[in-house]
Amino acid sequence: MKALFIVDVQNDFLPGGALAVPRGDEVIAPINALMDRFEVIWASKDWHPRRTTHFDRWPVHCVRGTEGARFPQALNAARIQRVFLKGTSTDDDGYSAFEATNADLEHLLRHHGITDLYVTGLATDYCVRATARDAARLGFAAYVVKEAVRAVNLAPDDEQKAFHDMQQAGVRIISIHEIS
Ligand code: VGL
Ligand code: ZN
Repeated sequence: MKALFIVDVQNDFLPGGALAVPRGDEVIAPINALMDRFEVIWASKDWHPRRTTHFDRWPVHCVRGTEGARFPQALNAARIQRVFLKGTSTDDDGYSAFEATNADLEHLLRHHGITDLYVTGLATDYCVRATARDAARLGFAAYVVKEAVRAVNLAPDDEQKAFHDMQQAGVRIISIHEIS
């Protein structure tokens, strides 16, 4: 049993947003297309308090309840059945969706008999990487769909490093065309 997982596709991570991921908007079309091929579609949101040590590292973004934390209009969010809120702590980055505090992602995946997690969204070098790595570590078959992710690339090779690091952790980096 497979599930589509959409990491942090939120206004603040799109061009013009508070922590814009270069070409972050380009993940939306492939994600919308992928939704037709999955029955289980879950997502995470970066959901920060106004003050957190996370903002010592990053510009203020995705403060819970703000416009920047919403899903973009163009994303077919009506298809998302569950949203996992993460980064909710005042003293921890909380990059992985497995660290969500409103619901237990690992438990719910097992409860629904999901063995294969297809990870998409933003950003490849932070929350996508952390989420996919945790999925693999916990024994799920973890896939990252390369057309449906984009990186922050604080250093220009961060995306490549993230792909390599995920592969080392047992995550499979695949193309949309390889999904059956
Ligand atoms: C993220 C940086 C800061 C992410 C979240 O969703 O990848 N990156 N907060
Ligand atoms: Zn954040």
